[in-house]
Amino acid sequence: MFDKLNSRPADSLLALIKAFQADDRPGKIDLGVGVYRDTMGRTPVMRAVKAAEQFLLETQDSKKYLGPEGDLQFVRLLQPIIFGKSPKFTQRLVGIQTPGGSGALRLGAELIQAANPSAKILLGTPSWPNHAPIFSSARLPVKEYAFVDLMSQQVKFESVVDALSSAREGDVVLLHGCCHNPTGIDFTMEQWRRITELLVTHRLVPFIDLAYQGLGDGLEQDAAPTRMILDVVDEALIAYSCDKNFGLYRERVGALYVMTRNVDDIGKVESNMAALARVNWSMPPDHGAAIVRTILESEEMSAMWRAELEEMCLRVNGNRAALAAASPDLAFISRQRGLFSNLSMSRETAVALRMSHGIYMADSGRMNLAGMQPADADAIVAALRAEGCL
Ligand code: PLP
Ligand code: TYF
Repeated sequence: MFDKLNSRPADSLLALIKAFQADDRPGKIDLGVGVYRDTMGRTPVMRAVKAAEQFLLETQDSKKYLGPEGDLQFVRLLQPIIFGKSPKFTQRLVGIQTPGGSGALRLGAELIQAANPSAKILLGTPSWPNHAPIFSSARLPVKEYAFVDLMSQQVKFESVVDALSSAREGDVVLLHGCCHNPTGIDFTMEQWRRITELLVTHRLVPFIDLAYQGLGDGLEQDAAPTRMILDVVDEALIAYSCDKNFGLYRERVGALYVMTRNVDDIGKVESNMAALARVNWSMPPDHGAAIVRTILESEEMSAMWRAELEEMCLRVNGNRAALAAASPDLAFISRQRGLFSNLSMSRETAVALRMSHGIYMADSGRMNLAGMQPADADAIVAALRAEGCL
């Protein structure tokens, strides 16, 4: 039967990792896959994570099954960080541990499909390339609309308003909670307010993807739009990832939270999430979530984590400032947030930047700004000029 299969393209972002490794030119710069890098170009294990792993090594006395919900103390301890100290909607909130934010997106999509088979999901483009395939493969129809104009680096807000205004009651709207991937362009608070109004007026359900909390303007600021929306809508889903802000990538740490209209619906949602987890992965992997729980249970480790996350955030924003200072044509980069910025360029240009200049970015023109040092800004600007991007 396998001879009937067609080959499928590899993930071009992940393919860049290997291409960069194979390049032996000394000045090469990796702006490809979205991982944080420090001043030495490394993606380190965070200090608090090392401390928590040490603690777990010494104290963990069993690895017996926890169940499809995973580590519920992990799920609970993350809540105040995401939703604030005592939000009025706490009683209507239920969460489950998932394998990364990706697992949360998949589980959320399946839950939506089970609850409302006629729902569509609205997705602004460009978006993270895995969004549409994850939703479609869960049989949740995707309706795309234009979110950003890369030439002007501006949100197409009229297009966003049109898409939400013409959606049907019960449709779902995917929103990047902060640090938009791939553009770094987040809505202003004024725009978030308008979106919140539209969600309420048209009875739409927000599905918030929060994969970079703390890497934009800080933990609190990055959660502000999510909290504002949850304060007023009836129902919502939040796909959370700890893989970037705890540097746990390959450990696959995430959670799906669902806010229901009525407290009475919590039990139904809980049992459906557990049933869907069972048929997908049975139970989520433990180690990464145990690390996050251990950090959040300890004041000392939490303080270490917050301090290092802040250093990371400042470094990325410093790189943004360095690029903006190196060319007035890149001034917009200092106004964007998170790891990414997406220049408007052809695939051929992105390939030429790799081949002729050793500057690796996604074929789409997306750059991971954590991959550079401030001192690289001039070389990046010179290469962009040489290829006609500026
Ligand atoms: N959502 C966005 C926007 C992302 O960039 C990522 C990155 O991987 C994810 C979700 C998934 O995160 P995870 O690695 O935790 O699955
Ligand atoms: O967008 C990125 O680079 C990160 C990492 O299939 C990533 O979100 C990229 C591709 C992929 C999974 C994760």
